Amino acid sequence: MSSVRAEVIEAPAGFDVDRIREDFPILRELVHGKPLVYLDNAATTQKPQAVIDALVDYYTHYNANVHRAVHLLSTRATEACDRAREKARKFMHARSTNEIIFVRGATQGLNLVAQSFGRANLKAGDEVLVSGLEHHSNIVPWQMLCLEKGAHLKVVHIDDSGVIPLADFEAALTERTKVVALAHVSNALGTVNPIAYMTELAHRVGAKVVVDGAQAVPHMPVDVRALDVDFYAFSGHKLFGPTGIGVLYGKQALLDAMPPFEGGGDMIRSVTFEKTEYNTLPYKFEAGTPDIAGIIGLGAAIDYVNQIGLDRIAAYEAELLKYATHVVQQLPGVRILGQAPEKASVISFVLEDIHPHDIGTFLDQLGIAVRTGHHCAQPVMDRFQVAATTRASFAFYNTVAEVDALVAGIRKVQEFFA
Ligand code: 7TS
Repeated sequence: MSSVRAEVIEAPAGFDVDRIREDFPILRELVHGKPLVYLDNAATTQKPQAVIDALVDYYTHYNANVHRAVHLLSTRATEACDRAREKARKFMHARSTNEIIFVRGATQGLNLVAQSFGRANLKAGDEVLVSGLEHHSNIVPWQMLCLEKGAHLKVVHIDDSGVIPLADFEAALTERTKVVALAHVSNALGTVNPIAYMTELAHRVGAKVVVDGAQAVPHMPVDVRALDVDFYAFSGHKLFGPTGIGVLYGKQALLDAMPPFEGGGDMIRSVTFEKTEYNTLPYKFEAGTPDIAGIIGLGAAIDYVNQIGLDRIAAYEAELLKYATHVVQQLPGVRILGQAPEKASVISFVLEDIHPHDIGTFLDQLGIAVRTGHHCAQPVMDRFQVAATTRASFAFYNTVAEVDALVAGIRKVQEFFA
């Protein structure tokens, strides 16, 4: 904690949080007559004006369906979607836009891999390895697949600090492991997994690695080629973009060999009652009219984040998290769950004898938005033998003053329930 001064943190050069906050109109809202302190970024992030403008611009000036018409508006909409796909490719450092599938969000991306790759490649006796810190959306699709195939869902559990012990992970891998499904960053604890190393270990036994990147992409640069992962999914709405849109990255050779996920328009080359020929990548996995506005909004969100720079975002948030951990930890009767050495932007805590729901409701009255509950990660709650936690999750627009407001709020909660 030595680099943390009591009141102030050091922002990276060129990072002006007050200036950045001006880009987010919602941050000027009052909640119960108090300035909004938005600390529920792991659930969804707020949208900069640039993203809102991109949506309005599309609906105002060139709303049309894509890939379907020669008219000008359709061409403009199609070109905007193509540009957004290229932005997503670059953002992920993927080789080709063929590897960027637009999906509804992380959940649909993970289900796509389970239902398409999993159904085609798993058989009875095979194993899918997941970790004890997964969000339900990286557990249930694999459980469903294993049930259908007679395969085994194997779990590598986390330790008391919320870390997956690498020796346990390595020991859990066998020649029967066909898929390893891991969060890059835990939504409930903030733990950052060493995905590159874990992928290397998984590849040694021939398993494919599927990464749930929902909580990683808003906080750190992600390079799917450097990580060498086989699949990587994330949600646009957690990356300052709209809801209803996300990205699934997959290695082209794998995607090429996989059967379609859904059938319908756009995913075909030709259809007769006898036989359908499927479209090429990425369209093979994008049946029906896509979320055109969402795609365009996601492109604008990627531009916005790039302009600040994910390295700078990561550096600022690391400082903010260090400060927040320091001050929250000092409160009496507080227990922070998840103390991994590598953490991102989440403080999950419990207060002695006060229910998280009461804490959340009380903080809301102060204008402070946090999430309480199991965070769709019930196995994590079970591991720590709690039913729920209160979770403050940060984004780059959060400030030291907001952390101080949270701490003052927690003190008030404690006084009220004392
Ligand atoms: N994976 C992780 C790690 C997540 O945190 C979430 C959403 C998802 C997958 C699912 O994303 P979706 O956009 O498809 O729903 N997490 C949370 C959360 O922590 N609070 O609300 C949603």
